[in-house]
This record gives sequence, C-alpha cells and structure tokens, in this order.
Amino acid sequence: MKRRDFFKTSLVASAAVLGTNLAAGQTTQPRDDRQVSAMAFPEKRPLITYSDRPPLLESPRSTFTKGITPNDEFFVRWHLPDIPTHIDPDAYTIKIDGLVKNELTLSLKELKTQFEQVEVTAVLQCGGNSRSAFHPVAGGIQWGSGAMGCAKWKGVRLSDVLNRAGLSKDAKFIGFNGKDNAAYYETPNFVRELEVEELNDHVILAYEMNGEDLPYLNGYPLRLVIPGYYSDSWVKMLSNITVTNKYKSLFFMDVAYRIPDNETESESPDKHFKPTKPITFMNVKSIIGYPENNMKIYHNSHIVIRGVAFDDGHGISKVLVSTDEGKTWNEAILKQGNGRYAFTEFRYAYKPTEYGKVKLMAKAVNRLGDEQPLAKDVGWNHGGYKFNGIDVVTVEVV
Ligand SMILES: Nc1nc2c(c(=O)[nH]1)N[C@H]1C(S)=C(S)[C@@H](COP(=O)(O)O)O[C@H]1N2
Ligand SMILES: [Mo]
Repeated sequence: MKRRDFFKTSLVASAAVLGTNLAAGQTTQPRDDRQVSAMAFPEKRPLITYSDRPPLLESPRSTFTKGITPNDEFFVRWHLPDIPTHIDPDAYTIKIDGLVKNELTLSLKELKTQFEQVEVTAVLQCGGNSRSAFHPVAGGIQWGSGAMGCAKWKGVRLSDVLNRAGLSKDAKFIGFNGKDNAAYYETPNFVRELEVEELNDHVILAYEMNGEDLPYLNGYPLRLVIPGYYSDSWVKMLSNITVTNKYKSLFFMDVAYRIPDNETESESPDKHFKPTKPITFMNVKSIIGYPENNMKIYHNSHIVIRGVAFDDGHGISKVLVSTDEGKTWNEAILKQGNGRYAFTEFRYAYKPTEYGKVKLMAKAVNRLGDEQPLAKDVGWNHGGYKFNGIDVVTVEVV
C-alpha cells in the first residue's frame, strides 16, 4: 500500500468509528483541565481565559466552595469586541422609549434616589456553561463548569421604572440594548427582548454587585438581573430599554440561545429540531468545589467535600453525595439563607478507607423533586445549552 492510500483508509476508518460514536450525540463530564491564565483584566484575579477581545473568562472549580462569588473571581462573557472603555457615572443615562406614555432619560443618581432600592442574591449562569460536555462539539465557547457565579445584586425594580414611564396598552415586548458594539457590521448589537408577561418584581436594573459598583466587565454601570433565568438575557452596560408590540427578529433571540421546543426527545447531530424556543429558566445543578480533579488525598484522613447547588428559584431540598460510583447516596449538610435564587452551599464529611482512584459525585434535588441526571443522560442539543449532569471529581487516595 502506498503511503497516501494508507492515509486515506485510516482517515475513512477513523471517520467511520467517530461517525458511529458521534451520530448519537453524546454528553460526558465537562472539561476540567484548564489552568487560570496570568493575563490581566481590570478588577479580575487570574481566571481561565478563552479570549481577551472580547473578554471571555471562566472561574476555576475552587471558586465553588463559596455561596457568594467574589467580584474579582466572577466569570465574564461578552459577545462583541467593542466595549466602551470609559463610562462617566455622572454623565451616564438610560433611556426608556417606544410604546410608553412618557419617554424617560434617567441618570444613575435619579435611579438610585427616585426609586425604591431592592436587593436579591441570585445565580448568574451562562446557558452554555459546561458546553464542553457535548460531543460532537456544540458550537460556542467550550466552557468547563465555571461560567456561573452567585452575587448579591442591588438596584431598582424594572417594573417600577416601567410604571413611571407608563406602558401603552399594546406594549408586548421589552427590548434591552447594551453599549457594546460589533466590530463588523454583520454582527448585530447585543439586544434581548422580554415579553411583558415575563416581568415580575424580582427583575431588577442593578448597579451594585456584592456591595460594590458593578465591575466594568460585569456590566458597569447598570445591568439587567433576571433571577432564575440563564444570563444571556441579563443585558450588561445598558444603554436603552425600548418597548414594542412586534417581536423583532433579533439575532441573539432568534439564532443563539435557543433549544428544541420539545423536552422529551433529544436532538442528534443529524437531526436538529424545529421549532426552537429561547432558553429561560435554569434547571437544577450542583458542582463540587473541593476537592478538585486529580488531587491526592490521604487514606483515613478527614476530607470535607464542599460545593454549591442551585435551580431557577424553586429552591434546593437536598444534595446527595456518592463515593462509590453512584451505588449509594448520602445527604450532604446544606447551608442556605441567601434566598431561593442563590447558591445553596453543601458539605459532606468523607473518610477514604480504600486506596487508589475514587470518584466523588454530587447530585442536587430541588423542591419540585427534579434531580440531576447522569452526564451521559443529559440530552444533546446543537447549541450545547443547559448541561446539568451530576458532577464527578476523581481523586487519588494515597
Ligand atoms: N451588553 C451585553 N450584555 C450581555 C452579553 C453581551 O455580550 N453584551 N452577554 C450575555 C451573556 S450570554 C452572558 S452569559 C452574561 C455574562 O455576564 P457576566 O459577564 O457578568 O458574567 O451577560 C449577558 N449580557
Ligand atoms: Mo451566555
């Protein structure tokens, strides 16, 4: 066989092998092999870095031992490379226009002084968090499990601001526009729409995160916070809110951030479902923050497995931990107190009595009784959204 032929056959053969594996669409544990980078970003400690322009930063696993994610450890995701580098808080205003009785232009000071200030602790999670679990690769950033965080947000109720403007009778959609711009004209601005019916008192325009001004990269000076929803709709660095009665075909609503409108069957790489629907509410999920993969732990020592769990606001009822590949599950101790939209911290005392590799698994259950599936049972979807497989960390007992 000539070398070239050999090359050809081996390619065909491996394609066939891959083909059978991949056609089904599989899900595994998300990648967990990336190190934080020394690249510097304003107000951020070293994080896992996918891109510097636009900034795409992921929190490492160890972040998830804490119920509140510190601002400097909080992940960052922007779609567009052109983000204003200077915002003057005294000159900043947000405009509310469209189908309203009174158009409003509000300064930060007016927002902070003329409306009731409210606080909510809520998880912000990208719909594509853990996307690297999907095989074949689903389009988008190949996040591990750290495209999420939980913070205490302070701001004003969106409904109070909209009431001041007065929604017209035919108001149906509320569009939110960020100040970031596309570098190429083909890419549309980052705009999201919410239906008027989706509004509730928990949706806020936030200017503070964990008691400080929003970090620049997390949307300074003002962002939308929609507790319970995936964060693709939490528009950052807001410039205006426009009320309409017609659904505009916006790229980020129509193409990205959608999943099959069919929860019972899963997609496969050669069968993409239509119609689709926007991802909205988060499903139940947990992650182990400690120990980390490949750590060596001592035989007969006392280990405290720690992590966080959350859902869309129904609330976590228990977190189960297994140290024997899922044969038996025991309840972890929970620490709650930041409200139903927040991370629930869990801890579980573990004394390894066997040597060698051990898999530590965590599974959260919410108040509805929804629980996390095994990673392999999470349905594949073409956008790689909503992965919530049971977390597995493999340690070595020495
Ligand atoms: N203006 C603007 N807001 C945005 C985005 C964006 O690209 N531009 N990305 C959204 C997406 S997809 C996510 S996951 C979150 C990320 O929020 P963070 O950077 O504060 O973690 O912001 C959302 N809001
Ligand atoms: Mo996202």
